[in-house]
Amino acid sequence: SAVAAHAVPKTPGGLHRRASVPSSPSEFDKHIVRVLRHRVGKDERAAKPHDWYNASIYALRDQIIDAWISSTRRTYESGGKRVYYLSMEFLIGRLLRDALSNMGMTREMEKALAAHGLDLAEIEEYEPDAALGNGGLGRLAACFMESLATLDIPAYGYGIRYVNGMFRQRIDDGWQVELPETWLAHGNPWEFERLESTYRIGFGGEVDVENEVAVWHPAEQVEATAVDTPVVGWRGKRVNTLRLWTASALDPLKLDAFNAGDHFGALSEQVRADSLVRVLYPADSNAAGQELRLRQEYFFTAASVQDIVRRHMQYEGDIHTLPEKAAIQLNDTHPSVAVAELMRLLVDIHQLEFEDAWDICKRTVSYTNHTLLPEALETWPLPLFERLLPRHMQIIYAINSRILREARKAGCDDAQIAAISLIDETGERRVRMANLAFVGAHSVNGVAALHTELMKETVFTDLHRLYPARINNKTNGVTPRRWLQQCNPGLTKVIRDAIGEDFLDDAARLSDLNALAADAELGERIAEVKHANKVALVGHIKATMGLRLNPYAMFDVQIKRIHEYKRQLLNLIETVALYDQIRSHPERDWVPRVKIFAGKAASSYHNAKLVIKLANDIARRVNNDPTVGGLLKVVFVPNYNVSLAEKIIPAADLSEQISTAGMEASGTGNMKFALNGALTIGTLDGANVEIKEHVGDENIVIFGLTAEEVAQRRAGGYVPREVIEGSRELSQALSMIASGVFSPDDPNRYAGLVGGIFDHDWFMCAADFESYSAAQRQVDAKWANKSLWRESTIRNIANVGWFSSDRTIGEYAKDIWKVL
Ligand code: B1H
Repeated sequence: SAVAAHAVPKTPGGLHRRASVPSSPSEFDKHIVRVLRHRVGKDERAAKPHDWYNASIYALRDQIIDAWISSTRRTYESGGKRVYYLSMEFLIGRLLRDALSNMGMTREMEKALAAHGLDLAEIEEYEPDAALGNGGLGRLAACFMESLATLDIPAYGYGIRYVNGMFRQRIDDGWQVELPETWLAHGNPWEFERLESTYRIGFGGEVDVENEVAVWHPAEQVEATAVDTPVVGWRGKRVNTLRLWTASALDPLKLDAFNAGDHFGALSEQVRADSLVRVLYPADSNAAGQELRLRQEYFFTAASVQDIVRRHMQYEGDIHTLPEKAAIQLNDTHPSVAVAELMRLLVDIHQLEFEDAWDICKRTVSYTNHTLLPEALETWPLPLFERLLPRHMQIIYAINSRILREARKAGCDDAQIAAISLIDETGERRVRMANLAFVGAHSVNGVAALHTELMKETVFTDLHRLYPARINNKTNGVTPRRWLQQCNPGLTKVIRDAIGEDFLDDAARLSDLNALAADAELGERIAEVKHANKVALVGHIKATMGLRLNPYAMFDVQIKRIHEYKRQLLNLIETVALYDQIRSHPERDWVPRVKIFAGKAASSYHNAKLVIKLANDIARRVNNDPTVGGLLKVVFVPNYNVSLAEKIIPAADLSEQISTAGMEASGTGNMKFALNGALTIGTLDGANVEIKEHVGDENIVIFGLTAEEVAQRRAGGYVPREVIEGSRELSQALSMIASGVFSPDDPNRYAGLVGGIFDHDWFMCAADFESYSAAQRQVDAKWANKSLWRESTIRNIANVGWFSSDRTIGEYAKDIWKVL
């Protein structure tokens, strides 16, 4: 149909309308009706659910705006430092429930809607996900925005208002098909366009020297205009701004060309501008190398830096005090051209000496690294960079010569100098964005303890030796508002009844549950909530996929981007081995399991797409095999996004966090599952290491090689073929997959995928298989002991409060931004 799928909940006959209760309408109800009339333009008698949806958001928004304006005034009056979070991605999902809950207006909204026979839960389904991000990195930015407002820190998020966010995933005959996502098709009631906040962004052209000052004459210019969304903190304390940039041509319609009959050429400038904000690159953990991507990065970074400097000059009038009044955090290297852009403004526009400018830049900027994967480290071919940003290229050379002189003075040898250089000279010369961000920042942080240590030992060895105080750790966190209170109201209520309300304002207080870990009644109540959440998920899967699942089975869940290092393939191989075992020994006491997978693959990532097909092939075969009956089901849920995560995570029993050790920088899904009472099966990777330390060894199932052992094996002597031949279960599972048991229509479909494991097994699926499989049987044993499982569940919930993004943001604020 022409209407976006998200706008039409699949309830036959539309919304269920209750008979309205005859009571006098509340002030808020009256407000909604006024808004429905005057802003939506509908009579309440004729209004459709979507009109009520708009009216609800507008009415709530009116309350938010008052808090927004007073927050902005407070920031201005205090004259304090502002935090600027620059990110290519903000994966915010839906806002209605979040804003209602943080404003403390959920009950009021429910009552107001009920008076018109409407159900808030159904109205919420009309909101499309704002999917302006790929995965963990973008979702982290969204959690951080909420925590910044919650901690009452004056902060702005800066990014791109993509017209099409993360693609919608359809599964066709088991294969991923990408469809454009159209979240703006029905308008966006949350946003405010700020036409007065418009900046010119240049590309290309040349640089002259006029009166000893460099003057950049861009060949092309576009306009960046701000579009603001309010971000409400917990209890509505503060409302901050997420400022996303949209693009337009200086001259959107060339009338002379149009009148001369060139109807397309007349619009070409606008088309070029539109392309900048058209679509999010769907690459997670690998760099998207096209020119358009570099243009996007510079476009939003330059607009943001100009906006920051403009605001500073407006309020302070002195560029020298910028570091005292502004902290710019770079979310990975995607905005790291900010270093060169800020230098350009300071030197060329504000006419500072280069050394003074460099000092201001470093004291203002800080950088977060999110991955060590070589394919994710951004570098740009020097000729491309120079053609697009000639002045920035000069500035980068100027920075580089200073850094390399410093390095030489510090005694670095040629190899070390080559590693530190902002220009990669091995092969085609390229600009290294990570090195640029590193040298231009006073703080460089990793996102989990292990990751931060590996940063020092691997990608940044030589920069770390030169600047040993710069790298620091800030272990990621997630907002407990969205990921506990809002997505799991049942569990929230049980916790509240058990330990009171303190945990709502301080997630660390969840630890009060430890005293009740062995309490059978609490265990029972939490189990009841988990069951209810599973029943709800079963209903959703039945309605959307037509598949019937048993809510009494263990829900074993791996949901995240599909990537070889995340090893969905290891999980699938073990699933096949289990299937084989159940068929051979149906008489044994198997724990019934539902294996749930969801996730998107980058459109050009062949093996990741093949893994999706394999999951679906295995599901078809296993789910239709009567010999395994109710013991094993496999399901791949299409179109994983934030809203789907909010439905699946509260229903999970087991959380799969099984990346090859050393490769997952942190993970944040791992934290969300534990917070919702799932046990983790995982490797000693990313934040899993710290989750283990918090919940205790007995309450998590760890398996596999350590990061150190993975490095050793890779360094030499690892022969996967020998490992495979040494394991009957593994060789059988692999040969079933490779020989076409699950793909009779194309028996060779998985020959290459399985061949890769035999040949090199870079991700150590074979090396970790036995250990993983044994860990799964440990999970079974634990599940069979109900009271033990329940106690572990409570220990998980009680001890992961530390992974609240409030704690993380508190650390950034104290250690890096100096705003607390
Ligand atoms: C993470 C990315 C990423 N790390 C490049 N790196 C991208 C890299 O579009 N690109 O070019 C997009 C994303 N994303 C993730 O960040 C890590 O893999 C997770 O382990 C981590 O939890 C998350 C947040 O820190």
